[in-house]
Amino acid sequence: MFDSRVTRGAKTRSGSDFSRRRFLAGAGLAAGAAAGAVMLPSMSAVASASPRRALSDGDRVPALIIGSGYGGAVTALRLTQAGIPTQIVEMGRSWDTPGPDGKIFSGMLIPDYRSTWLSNQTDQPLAAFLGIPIKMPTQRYTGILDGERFSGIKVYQGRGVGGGSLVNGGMAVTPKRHFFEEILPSVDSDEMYDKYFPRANTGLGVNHIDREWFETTPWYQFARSGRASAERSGFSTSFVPNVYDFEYMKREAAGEVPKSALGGEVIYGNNAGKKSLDKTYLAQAAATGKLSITTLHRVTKVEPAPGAGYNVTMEQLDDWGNVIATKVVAADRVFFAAGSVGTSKLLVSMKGQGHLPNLSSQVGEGWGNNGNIMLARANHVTDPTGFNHSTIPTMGIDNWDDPAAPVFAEIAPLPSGVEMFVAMYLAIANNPERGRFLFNPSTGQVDLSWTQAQNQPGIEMARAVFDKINQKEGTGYRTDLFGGGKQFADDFTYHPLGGCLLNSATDNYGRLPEYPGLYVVDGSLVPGNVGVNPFVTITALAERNVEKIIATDLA
Ligand code: FAE
Repeated sequence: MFDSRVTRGAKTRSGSDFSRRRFLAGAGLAAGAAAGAVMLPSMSAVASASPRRALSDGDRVPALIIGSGYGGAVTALRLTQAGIPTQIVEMGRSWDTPGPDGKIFSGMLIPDYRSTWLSNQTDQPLAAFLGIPIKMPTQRYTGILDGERFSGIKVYQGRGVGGGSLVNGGMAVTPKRHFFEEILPSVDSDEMYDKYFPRANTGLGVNHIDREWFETTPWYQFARSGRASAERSGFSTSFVPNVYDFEYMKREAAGEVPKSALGGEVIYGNNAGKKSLDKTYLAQAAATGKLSITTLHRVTKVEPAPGAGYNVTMEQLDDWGNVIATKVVAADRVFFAAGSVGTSKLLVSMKGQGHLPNLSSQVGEGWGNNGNIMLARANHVTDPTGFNHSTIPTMGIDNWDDPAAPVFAEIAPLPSGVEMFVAMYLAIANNPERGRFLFNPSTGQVDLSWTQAQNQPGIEMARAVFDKINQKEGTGYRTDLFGGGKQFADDFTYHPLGGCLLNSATDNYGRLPEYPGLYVVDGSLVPGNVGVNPFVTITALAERNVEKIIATDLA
């Protein structure tokens, strides 16, 4: 879109040193989510989100949204449809301009400077293969995937217009109703399941894989193998909807269009096929003519403005993440949509620094990792998972209702292009542990209090499921993938949730009641674990809350 000019000096890495290390660096990354394509014509024909001007120091705007992920995109669409001129401020870039190779996103197998947010090496949960480390050096750049480190956990997040939708695996799962009612009892579940979940699924462009094709294509042999082994142990499995266009994927397999999901792309962006938010909610919001997006601007402060509204301070970044300007913009209303981590950090820091001192003491509480645990089994050579893996997961093992081992595990790809006999999974366990964000006055930073030990309940739940499968299959865990000989990757999450819980730190619609005109609209509202991949829930809650806010506060 705007400021995302690729720098002339940025180097892509040549394929000549493309070694096993290199190609394995991309492998396994798609787990939980899960080269070489140009934009799918039909997708590029869809309007994309179009910021028209960057905010200037001293501007005053009616509505400012911090962040452009699911919460931000829903808010932008509904505000602009209500006729309200709306500004999004996004710290990442606008991913709409091809790099020197003619592609917008870096592939996963040969990741380059576009892959990683402000780091000198690529980052992914898979640390090693056969004991060989596979992180690769890269040029520090405002790339797409951020692995934000706290003392006990690393939190992966998407950076750019579209937030997590740019990097995720597109798994679009509506949570089990009884669990949704358990975690969010103040929300009318009839309304959610009759109105807002369907609205979210439509807005996101959720679709289903053609079952007949699934049963025969080599690209999903890994999923069929995972299903068969789970069912042999008595576990239920289910198909999982997605926002990746499965019709496009079939054409990829037929060799009719450039490959994206079938070309190893996902966590560093899909050059085609995926209906990320810039193609759906944000594109529709832009089409109203009322939306502007200011990219490469990071909000650092929100405080009451003299008179009315709020002053929002933001740092403008260059392509390498250097601060090149600081601006203050006044806004009548501010919507926090910076994600569970981004919103929680901002609010906890504003309270701690005395800029929003009256915020509830509940701000920062109730954070969880959605019970994420990654693991892999070593299949026998008689149970291959295939040379070809689509990066888009489409099958899960559903053991959630078993109180002894409440787990929903996606059967994840390992798209390396060779047969590795590895069965990968991203388990979502019903781990009750929670962390909290705390302001540290000595550093001026916000810490997340979460220890690796807090993942132990999740490991035990996952172990109960996969020990049983291993026993039945006569297989074992891979210990060569996650570093340190570990069987379970318990040091990261793809699914941060909570930190500013609905009906606790906010009112029942995301308002921060101590500060009229401040709202929270993203994953920080969701209490730590939703039992499935979270973006459909975040989207549907945002639909519900913003509808109410527009009807009552902005009428
Ligand atoms: P999010 O999408 O993270 O958007 C927040 C935005 O705010 C980002 O664009 C930030 O750059 C921006 N931001 C943050 N701080 C600031 C600041 N101070 N100033 C300006 N901008 C800021 O939040 N979920 C699923 O349901 N299905 C999946 O298959 C799936 N796979 C995943 C795979 C990966 C690799 C990852 C990382 C995540 C995955 N997720 C998946 C999680 C999902 O993407 C995530 O729950 C949502 O993106 C969270 O939505 P939010 O609106 O809360």
